[in-house]
Amino acid sequence: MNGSPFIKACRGTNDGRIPIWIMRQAGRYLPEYRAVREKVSFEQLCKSPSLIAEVVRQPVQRFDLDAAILFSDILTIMDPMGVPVSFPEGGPVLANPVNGPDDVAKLKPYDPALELTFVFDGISEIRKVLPASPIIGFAGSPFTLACYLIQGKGSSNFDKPKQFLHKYPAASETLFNFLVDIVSRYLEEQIKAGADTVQLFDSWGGILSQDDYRHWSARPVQEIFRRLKRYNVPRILFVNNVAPYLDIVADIDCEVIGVDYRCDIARAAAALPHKAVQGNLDPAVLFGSKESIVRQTGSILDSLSTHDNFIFNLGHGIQPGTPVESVYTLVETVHGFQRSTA
Ligand code: 1CP
Repeated sequence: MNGSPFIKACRGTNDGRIPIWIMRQAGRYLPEYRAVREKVSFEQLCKSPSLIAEVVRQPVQRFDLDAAILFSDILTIMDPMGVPVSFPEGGPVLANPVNGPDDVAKLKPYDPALELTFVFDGISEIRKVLPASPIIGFAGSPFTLACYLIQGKGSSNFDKPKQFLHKYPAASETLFNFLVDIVSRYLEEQIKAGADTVQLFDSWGGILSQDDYRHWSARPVQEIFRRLKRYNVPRILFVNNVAPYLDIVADIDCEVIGVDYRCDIARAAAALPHKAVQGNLDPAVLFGSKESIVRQTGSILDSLSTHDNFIFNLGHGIQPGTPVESVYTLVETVHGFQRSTA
């Protein structure tokens, strides 16, 4: 896999085709994914290694994408902690959310190698159906996981977790140490099962003040990446709303920063001189005309002074209802991009 454009770009040594993958590339916008989901629930899908491999394969082969991402959810790790999660239409719901220090003490430590075998078996199955594709393993960042654990469901501002950190600082430290241990072990096992790289989704870190971001988002992420360093796989951090924290993430020891659609990608690249960058077309652009997709994709590519360390992606997950034709246009535009030799 080390010779693939994606892994080379992660390491800043890509000198050929610019790689592209798409956050949430397996999902509702694809008719073949919906066909699988007509037969099984989301929970059943996440627990079936052969179906995991099937939905991962679908977009990679259909669009000729440069990487395959494990199909699972950042909340899959909650169940064995004693926090069952269900996925009704409106988004995930957690049965026993963490309301105070007593609930933190009740969380059950466990070994992901024993409790989440279906994920690692899923990675082995992906390798069988996509022998030449780099596989991206992933997990939620401790702060993003804490958001769902404390709020108990999705939210636009996650007010409860933000208040929790200030109300219960000691219990918060205990909670974050617990999450760092589980996430590190979980990603270690994904790498052992065959993941060629790992991405942490810090989907909600972007709601924090500078000080809180440093302490509750960047610091635990840094610790997880420190523990994974010896595996020598590229470590990717995606932060949704990264712009206010560029100088903080620049100091995290990892290879790639995923940039959301709000931030100018050239500005991010300039602020992250020692890292590869990944991003950041607004997923909403894919609802526009072909001309507009080509133009806005080209404008991201043109704005970068170097492409050796660039991975094209959307600036957040692809949305249900996205026209499949738009994804072909996007991938063809990225793969067809010729750098000027001036
Ligand atoms: O079939 C369905 O409709 C279920 C919808 C769905 C899917 C397809 C959920 C529920 N999760 C997933 C898969 C998923 N989740 C992947 C698959 C791999 C891929 O192809 O990219 C990944 C990487 C995730 C990660 C995830 N889950 C994140 C981080 C990424 C992000 O979007 O910021 C988050 C925040 C979640 C929580 C979650 N799970 C599902 C939903 C709808 C949500 C968002 C809830 C909310 O609104 O807060």
